[in-house]
Amino acid sequence: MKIQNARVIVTCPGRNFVTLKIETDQGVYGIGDATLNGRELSVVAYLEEHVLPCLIGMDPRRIEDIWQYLYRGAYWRRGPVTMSAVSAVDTALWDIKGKMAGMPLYQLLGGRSRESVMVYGHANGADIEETIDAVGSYIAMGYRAIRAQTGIPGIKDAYGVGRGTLFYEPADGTLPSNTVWDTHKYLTHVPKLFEKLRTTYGFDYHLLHDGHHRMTPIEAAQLGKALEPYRLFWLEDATPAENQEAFRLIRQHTTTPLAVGEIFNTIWDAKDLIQNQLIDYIRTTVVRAGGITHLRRIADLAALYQVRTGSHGATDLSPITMGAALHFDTWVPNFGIQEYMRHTEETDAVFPHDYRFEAGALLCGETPGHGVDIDENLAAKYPYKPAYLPVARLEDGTMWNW
Ligand code: KDG
Ligand code: MG
Repeated sequence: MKIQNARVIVTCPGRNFVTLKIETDQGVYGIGDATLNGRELSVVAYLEEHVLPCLIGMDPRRIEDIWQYLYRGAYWRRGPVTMSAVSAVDTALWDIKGKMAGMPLYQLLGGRSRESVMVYGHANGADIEETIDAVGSYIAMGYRAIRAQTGIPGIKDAYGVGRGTLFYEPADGTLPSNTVWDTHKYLTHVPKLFEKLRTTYGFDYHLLHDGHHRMTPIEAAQLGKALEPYRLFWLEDATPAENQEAFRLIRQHTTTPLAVGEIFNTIWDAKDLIQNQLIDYIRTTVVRAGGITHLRRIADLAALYQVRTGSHGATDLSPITMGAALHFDTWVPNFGIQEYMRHTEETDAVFPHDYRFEAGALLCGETPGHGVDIDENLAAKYPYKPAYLPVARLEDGTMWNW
């Protein structure tokens, strides 16, 4: 069996998605997500110029060997562009293997460990009252876990707020838009949100919050401590993790569970965090961290230290990543939760899939492979549109982390 053809499809049904399609000489094909928000065309070039020519003629059944070939063989390892490309190849190859075996991906991984995959949705509002209402609407939709973000008085365009509640989408504009940040104002305001949420809805629902890398370790420690009475499911991306040791300081001061990893590319980004038990949830996912093959390694290491998974699932990860992640989640023994930001109807139409939402959970289907396809005719109707993520500056103009 051989890889006969491999090509990249770029489409923008409301937002950009990059998809890799690998076709075999036996008529079976597989697809993988290669979307890197705001930097999409860099992965297209990496695939088209450097990866796809090497794949032609290879045996698509040799998933592990092809992974090692792309990772070690490039000499230049890791990084979001390289690893998004490797992820797309890996996901497409697992899709092919599932189709050839006539099995859904979770069966190939070792079978079902749970009946459904608990997900969390994104509730946000311009102020606390609006966020309270938004959380209420997620509860009404059946969610059992909800991430809550609110506008902060005196801060223009705080992270996680604005432009619609169900389909919040930060990327836009042919150049990055400017937002302003002030951690002091944020730290004063956020505990009030969670106090109000618990007094309004009680403790039967899981609440989550994303700090989006804005705080220093000691500021994150202060927030974690202030939020302890409200028993969060997790505080996410409390501080940047290039220095994995930074999380030790947060950990020493608070019992609020910590999650990190949506921008990690490999197991090496998470190794110290996991081995020193500095986090509770690892948020790497299929498209960003080397596909199913590498994600499994990260999850297995995490399991040794009682760290559970909590895969990233924002709208910039295509339905292909969501479909593959759900098979992974259905199998992985140390599952924690799956993020689920809904895609728009336009996106869902371009990527027909068999997963479905039910009672606060997603259920993967039984279609062989990962269960997601691409309608290429429809995809062709939505040409690529440049769109950047915003940047953030402090009030005095200093560049900060968006
Ligand atoms: O492309 C960036 C988004 O994926 C990110 O901002 C979303 O932080 C995010 C989350 O937790 O979903
Ligand atoms: Mg996040």
